[in-house]
Amino acid sequence: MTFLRSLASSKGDLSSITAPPFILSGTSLVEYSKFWAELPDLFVAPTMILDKEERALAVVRWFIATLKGQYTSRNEALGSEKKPLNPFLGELFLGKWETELEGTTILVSEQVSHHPPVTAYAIYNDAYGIELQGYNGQKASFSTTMLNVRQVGHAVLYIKKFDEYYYITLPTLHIEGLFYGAPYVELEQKTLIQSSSGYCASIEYSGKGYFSGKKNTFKAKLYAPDQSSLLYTISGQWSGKSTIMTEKKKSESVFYDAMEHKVVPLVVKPLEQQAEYESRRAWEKVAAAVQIMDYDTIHVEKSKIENQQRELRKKEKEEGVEWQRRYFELIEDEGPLKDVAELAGVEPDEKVWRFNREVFEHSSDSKL
Ligand code: CLR
Repeated sequence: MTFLRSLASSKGDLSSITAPPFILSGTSLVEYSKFWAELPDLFVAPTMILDKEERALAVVRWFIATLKGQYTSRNEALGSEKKPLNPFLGELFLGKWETELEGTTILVSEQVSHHPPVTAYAIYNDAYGIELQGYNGQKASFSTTMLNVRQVGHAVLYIKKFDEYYYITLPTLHIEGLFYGAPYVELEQKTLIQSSSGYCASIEYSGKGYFSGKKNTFKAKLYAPDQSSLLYTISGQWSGKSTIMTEKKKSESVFYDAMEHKVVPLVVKPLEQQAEYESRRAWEKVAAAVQIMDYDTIHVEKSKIENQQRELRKKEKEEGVEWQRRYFELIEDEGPLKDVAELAGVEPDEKVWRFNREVFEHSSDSKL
């Protein structure tokens, strides 16, 4: 009950929630960017497809495939959704996927704002010429038994060979099962994937009982440029199986089956080789205390980090300087991104976080 009350009074800021120890996780939210590319084969697949329509479909497939990791992996690994650690400003999470066919895919994730929390990330594979950039924050509200979370920000996929962008909006979600102390995520509303080629997908989500009796369901529609015609309808469970229907032939076939794909874990440097601002190294002691549910140590170690941060902010204020983000910068959105957002009918953000690859590659952090 205390927990539910703390949720009710959290006023939109998820980091201020005091969760009971069994719901705490030793993983920082800055790590969650990795869920975008744990299936490297699907991530690079669109780069090999010459037909625009088929390519847009491959992007939708990759996107649908990422949802299981993004939204159910804590339940699967830990038994329920957990409250992640609240990243500090400048916290970094770096890693790479090395796979035989796809080669190296790199992840750079950075906490670019603490209040409100915002994480920015870049994921790229040069062998295939594909890059995903994005940033996100969350706005929470509480209603009777549910925690509702709206995501702020977006992701942009870029395919070099075709000079093609895909603007991806993020779904709204809610947390169920709070009353039973076993929280889990369900998605709602929709995601738009708008390509600069004109193709556009709209993915609608729902839980048990709306489209079907199953949880984690979705219905996606892929449209031709200018929404001139509906090409495909895909439906099923994003955490399980889905089927695709071709409008022309009215034939149905398997679109994606999550059971048939194994995630490739990200490779992160050993703790002793990490910089002190890298997530796992910075939170090492907290994470260890979370493991054994040592509440006092969790508190002591968290406070150390928080106080250090407070000191840094105080010093910056005194010196009249602002914290320098490591590898991302907030810039005016004027380029192709704005055009794609407009194509999608989405109000583009005035300023967006963009990855500065050159700065990253000249730093020691790029030695992964
Ligand atoms: C972060 C960005 C990722 C997708 C994603 C998945 C799960 C979300 C997480 C985001 C934000 C934080 C989140 C989490 C599920 C539970 C957790 C909303 C959107 C909150 C802070 C936990 C609250 C405490 C509990 C009641 C469990 O790409």
